Amino acid sequence: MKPTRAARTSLGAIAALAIACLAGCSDAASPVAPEPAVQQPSDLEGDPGLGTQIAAVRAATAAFHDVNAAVGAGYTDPRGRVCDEIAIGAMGIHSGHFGLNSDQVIDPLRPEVLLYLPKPGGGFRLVAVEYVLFVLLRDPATGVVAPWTSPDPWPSDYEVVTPTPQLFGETFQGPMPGHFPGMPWHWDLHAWVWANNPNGLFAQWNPSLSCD
Ligand SMILES: [Cu+2]
Repeated sequence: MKPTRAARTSLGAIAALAIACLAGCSDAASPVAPEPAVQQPSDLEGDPGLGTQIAAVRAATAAFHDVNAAVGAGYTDPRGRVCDEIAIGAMGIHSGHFGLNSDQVIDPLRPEVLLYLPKPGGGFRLVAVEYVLFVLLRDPATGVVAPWTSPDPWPSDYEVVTPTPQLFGETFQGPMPGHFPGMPWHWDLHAWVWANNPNGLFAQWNPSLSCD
């Protein structure tokens, strides 16, 4: 999907985040000195253009290694929240941004969700970002276009009006029901920009990580 909102992320905003990080980052990671485990451009799904794009996502989210910076930017606080993990790997704690989730725009530099893992000694490690787009449906009887929050699928005569989103050449996964009551059906795409994922940069679960 075309990043229709890229212009909104001004250099000034990124600079402000970088300054906030310098002042308060508890984590040593930075866009100029990524952890050794982070993917190198040669690992990025075979597309040489992705190296630049993923570097831009890292630059835009580097400040969020500091949880307080993420909360200050509008993401939910990961403290005390559930870390998602299944037998094939971890996804982490989802810190969502209500405004970004609600605006029906996918901007690679403004991910809807940050994914954190609890650190053994306390604190959190930023490992990935997740892009979310709600499915919008037209009710044929009323013409009303709205998201669908029921856990059950919509009636077969409803029309999906949002095209399936793509980003970085990847098609989002879904549509899938909300992950908690009230969250609409949606598509999503995970991008492991801050931790290596042996299953691939855009895999849902990361077998090399654990919530413990
Ligand atoms: Cu997720």
